[in-house]
Amino acid sequence: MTRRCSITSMISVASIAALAAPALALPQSAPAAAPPAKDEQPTELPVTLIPHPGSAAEAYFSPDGTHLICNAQVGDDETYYVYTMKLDGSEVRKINGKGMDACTYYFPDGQRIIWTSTRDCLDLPKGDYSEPSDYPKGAELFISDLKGKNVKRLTHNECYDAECSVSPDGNWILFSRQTDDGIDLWKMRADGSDEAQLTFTDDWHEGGAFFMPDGDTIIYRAWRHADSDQSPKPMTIFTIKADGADLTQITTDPGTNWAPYPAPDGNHFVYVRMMPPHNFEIYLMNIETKEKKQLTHNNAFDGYPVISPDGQTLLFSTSRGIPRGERKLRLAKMDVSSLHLGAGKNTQTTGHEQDH
Ligand SMILES: [Ca+2]
Ligand SMILES: [Ca+2]
Repeated sequence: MTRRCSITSMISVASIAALAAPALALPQSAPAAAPPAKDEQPTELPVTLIPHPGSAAEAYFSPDGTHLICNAQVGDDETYYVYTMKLDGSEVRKINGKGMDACTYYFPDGQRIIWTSTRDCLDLPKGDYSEPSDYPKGAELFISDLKGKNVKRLTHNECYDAECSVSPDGNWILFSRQTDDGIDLWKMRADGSDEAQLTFTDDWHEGGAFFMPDGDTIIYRAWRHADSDQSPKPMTIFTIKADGADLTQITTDPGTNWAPYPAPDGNHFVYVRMMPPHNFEIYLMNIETKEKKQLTHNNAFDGYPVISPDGQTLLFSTSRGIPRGERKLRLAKMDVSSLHLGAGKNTQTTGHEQDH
């Protein structure tokens, strides 16, 4: 899964590497979503499944909130490719159809997109976006227009470059790079110039980074190298400034805290917690008070959460409704307007839950 990351034993069969790599976290055999017992339910806000003729994961909103970009496998696709579509699942457009694709993102101008693909490096070993020990060395970053035309390749090397996102002003790209020294966060200008490494940690592998609304703070998740063989892999959420200063640990519990994504209010982020033995749930955390609120309540996989630019909608990937044994994910949206996550600082506590 790119944000990228894997989930094997976590979801029964899903590869846990997916957790690590936000690229494609695909549960191979997602647990069926059992209806909650009457006396144990729910505070889950209204969820709508987005109709889509295939499997889709890790989606991100367009700046105007009307479209999404994602990794999807549709029809005869042999693997996952970059697609865009309207939020209602219509106007599905394939952006790339060569190599293997992973992480994607819109530029704030709404006219350009960035995506990860092995399309130019088909002679290199194929690799696996869900397995950090086998990440595709041919994964490079590309920018194109909304039709997948005017493609410009940004990275030129034989190491894994993926997990890309764009700063609020459109000037900087964040990404993860795997070298012989491990995985670290990097940034570069939108034209691919001025590459700079942000983390220099031999014992941690960082990824899934996004700028917060202030355009200076970066939120991401990492796992310890020593935990690389663990399943599920413990993961921790951190922040760091765009100049590499102020590395700050945000989550402190020993579990899997994965896939953070900032809310427009600048004060909250959504993320995923692994709920042993096989469940994944989406949470919201106040980054200052650390207070958290569970947003999904379902035995199925719920992951890759993002918040719409207006703060009204949570978009996520889920195995809800997918027959046991089918290795697919679908997209869903939740109406989170009652949580007041839109721009303009929300210092209210969003939940009432203390640490488990
Ligand atoms: Ca590192
Ligand atoms: Ca769940």
